[in-house]
Amino acid sequence: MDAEVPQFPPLDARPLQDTICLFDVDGPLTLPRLSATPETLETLRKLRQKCAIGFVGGSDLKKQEEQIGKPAGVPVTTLFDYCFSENGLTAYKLGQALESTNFISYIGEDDYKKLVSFCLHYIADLDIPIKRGTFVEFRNGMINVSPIGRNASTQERNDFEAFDKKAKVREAFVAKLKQEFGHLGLTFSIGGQISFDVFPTGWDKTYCLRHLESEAQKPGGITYKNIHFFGDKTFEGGNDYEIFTDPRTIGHTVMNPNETIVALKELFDI
Ligand code: M1P
Repeated sequence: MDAEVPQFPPLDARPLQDTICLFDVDGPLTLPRLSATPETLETLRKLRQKCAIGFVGGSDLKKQEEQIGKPAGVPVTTLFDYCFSENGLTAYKLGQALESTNFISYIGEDDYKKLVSFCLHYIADLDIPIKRGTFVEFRNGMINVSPIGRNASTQERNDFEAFDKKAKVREAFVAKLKQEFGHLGLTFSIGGQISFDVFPTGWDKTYCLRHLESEAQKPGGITYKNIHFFGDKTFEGGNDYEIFTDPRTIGHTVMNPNETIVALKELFDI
């Protein structure tokens, strides 16, 4: 990280001060699991002169650091006004951490142990072309479960995604988990290529809107009247669906960074 930390007008001095643009990461800002391009970073920089910007991703902050902070050469928390990792369970405003809660305190150690043990047994018995490592990733606000394992390479990810379109390994796994753990009030969301997320119902991407609402109540806080959300999995069952259809947001479907750039140019003349 050696580039200069970017400077921006204060939030209440931007031309569109009651507008915020929130971006899902994989798809709208980067190709899956890859890095943001200079063109995307430059578009975000221009947009941030006009209104507030934030990301809301399912992954943890470490991944967004790799995908967006690293290519920019500065911490990702300096590139956005709001950073919402794990759907907002880890949240930053202007580089400062906001208060949040976590998955373990919701579910409790005993049920958590049962859930993880069940997943690991289930994966052990799966007959799929390859398995790598890190089958359950523990995050602040969720767990991420991957039959092939999160250590898979990009090529292995692509292969598994294609395989799973037919084999529906994740769909069957989720159906079984719903049967076994349905009483815990959990949502199982297939959002990416090789895994699914498990989190308390309601802790989907709309969770981040709670932070915007509570920040608005603080002295000098801003109420965003226009909350634009840009996502790719905006269809029912996709992990952007809830925030995309939420009455508090204006939803945009964009499948890749180029589509995002085109949409931003049209909407904000940047
Ligand atoms: O952002 C979408 C998903 O991206 C990753 O999924 P996968 O590794 O399966 O491609 C994960 O970080 C997941 O949590 C996230 O929802």
